[in-house]
Amino acid sequence: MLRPQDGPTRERRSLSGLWRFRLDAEGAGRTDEWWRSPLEKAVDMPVPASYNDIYPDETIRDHVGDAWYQTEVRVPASWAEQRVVLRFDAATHRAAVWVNDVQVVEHTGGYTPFEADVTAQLRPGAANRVTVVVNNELSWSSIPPGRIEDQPDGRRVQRYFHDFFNYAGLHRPVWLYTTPTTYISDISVATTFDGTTGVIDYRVEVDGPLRVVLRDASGNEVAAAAGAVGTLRIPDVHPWAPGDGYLYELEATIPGERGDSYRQPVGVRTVEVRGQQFLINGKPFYFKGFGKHEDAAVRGKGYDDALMVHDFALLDWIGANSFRTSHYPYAEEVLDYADRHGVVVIGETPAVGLNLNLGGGIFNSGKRPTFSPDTVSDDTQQAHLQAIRELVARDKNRPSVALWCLVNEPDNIQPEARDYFRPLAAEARHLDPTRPIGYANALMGPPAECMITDLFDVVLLNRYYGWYVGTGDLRTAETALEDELRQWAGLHDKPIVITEYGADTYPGLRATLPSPWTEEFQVELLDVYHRVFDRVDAVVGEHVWNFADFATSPGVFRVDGNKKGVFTRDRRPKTAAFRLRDRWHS
Ligand code: BDP
Repeated sequence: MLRPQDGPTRERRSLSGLWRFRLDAEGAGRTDEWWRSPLEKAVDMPVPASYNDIYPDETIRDHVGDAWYQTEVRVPASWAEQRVVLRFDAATHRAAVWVNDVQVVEHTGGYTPFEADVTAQLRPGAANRVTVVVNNELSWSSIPPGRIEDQPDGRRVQRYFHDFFNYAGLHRPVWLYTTPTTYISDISVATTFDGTTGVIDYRVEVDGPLRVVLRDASGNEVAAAAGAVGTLRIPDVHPWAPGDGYLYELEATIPGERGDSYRQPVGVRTVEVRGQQFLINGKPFYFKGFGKHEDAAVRGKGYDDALMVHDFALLDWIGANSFRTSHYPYAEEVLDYADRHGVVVIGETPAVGLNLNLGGGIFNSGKRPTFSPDTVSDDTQQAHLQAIRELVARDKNRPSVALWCLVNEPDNIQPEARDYFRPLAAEARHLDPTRPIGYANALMGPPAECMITDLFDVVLLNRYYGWYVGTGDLRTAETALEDELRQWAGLHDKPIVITEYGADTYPGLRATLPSPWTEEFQVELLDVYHRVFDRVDAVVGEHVWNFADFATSPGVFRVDGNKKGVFTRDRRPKTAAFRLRDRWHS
């Protein structure tokens, strides 16, 4: 799906700002047709933002069910000549949308965009009501899964099997944009090298004639072609590479007065797994960085330019070259930045919590099998497939994305796991033959018992020796970790990336003798892991959990959230940040 853009044939209008907002725990709005008139009893709500933490009100923070947003828009009368599209970059976890009195779209999946052609509904030159109902319920058939518990006092409480807070709302920008009536609906590119020549295979979704021009970063034309499908060759190409986010621009044009044009950034690079190496442009790449979250005070998961640039500045300061979009696709602005700055991304789906063995019961999952008709089922699998399709469709052209992570910490031991994951891995490969795939494996799924690792290209491991296992005992952690990594390396001729390791750390809690929760312990634990990584050749990357402290579900035992951040939630460094900085810059 193409992003909205301004250009000679297109115009966009951001609907970010204050919308009217009203909770609807009883679901009355759908029967009473709240979209037909101005929303009553409404409060102001910023878009983009999660709604949960804006007001000091637990009915909003802990709300389960529908919540309504409404705004009024006016666009110039000249838009009447154009096709008009309403696009939501995300609505968590599902939404239905009305323009004036007509429903225009419904969408499920909280972290991928959706849009509707609203040419027939929107009245250019007049006032228009845009009404959205978002719903945050997680069930066994949603990705991520969850379940709702009815309390004796009448409250409905949302349970889920991941620790981060279930923020909801319109987390990302909303757009109205125009295209001509004959328009470019999608572009796909795949890149390789032929010696020092860059080769771009492109495909543009369009009916009729098309011209394609490729320009370098200085705006010079370097290649051109005609037709919706073709190949562009760039002599002496400037590759996209880690730390060098060089982008070309492919401009596709439908010629003529009523034609269309669209500019697509292209980074020319290859990604490949060869034996136990991960290669970018044929050179071994070592991942240094973090699992992150979209998470901040007040705005929750709401996208924010200032925070985004600041986070990238801190990644640069600390010497990171990559991160994982744990545990869902991040805002497209984040991926744009990574593309432009040469930051490598592991793109993850929102599939997290597909494991009822985890958490020692803290997630209240009960003693049930993960995969069964009453838990993670065929319906969940369909939602998961859809999440993979939408992620690949959104980010397929991004040079920064080097690897797809299809799920975080699933149950990989129950024999049914294989039937569940085989079609998902096959679908990801079919949709995108150019990128390797992986899944983040949990400590409870050791190599000898794993049913699914052979379906993937890279071994991604989340490990908590010395924290959740043998808490505080770093000597045992060191031998256990090394032992396990050598088992993986012996069983699979695949590279290993440690996608999580870390320890909760209370900032300011210091000790001469490191003990859990102190800043010294976090430093020591990282040192231990790094010694092991440096001894095991198959390890090609280290992503500390987590970049920053983040908000968690009230249902898990945490001290004001997850404190495994190397930075605090307001982005102050803990002592470990300086240790990582030394290691990653050296
Ligand atoms: C891992 C999960 C991650 C958690 C982390 C933790 O992948 O989402 O936040 O543990 O407990 O199991 O800190």
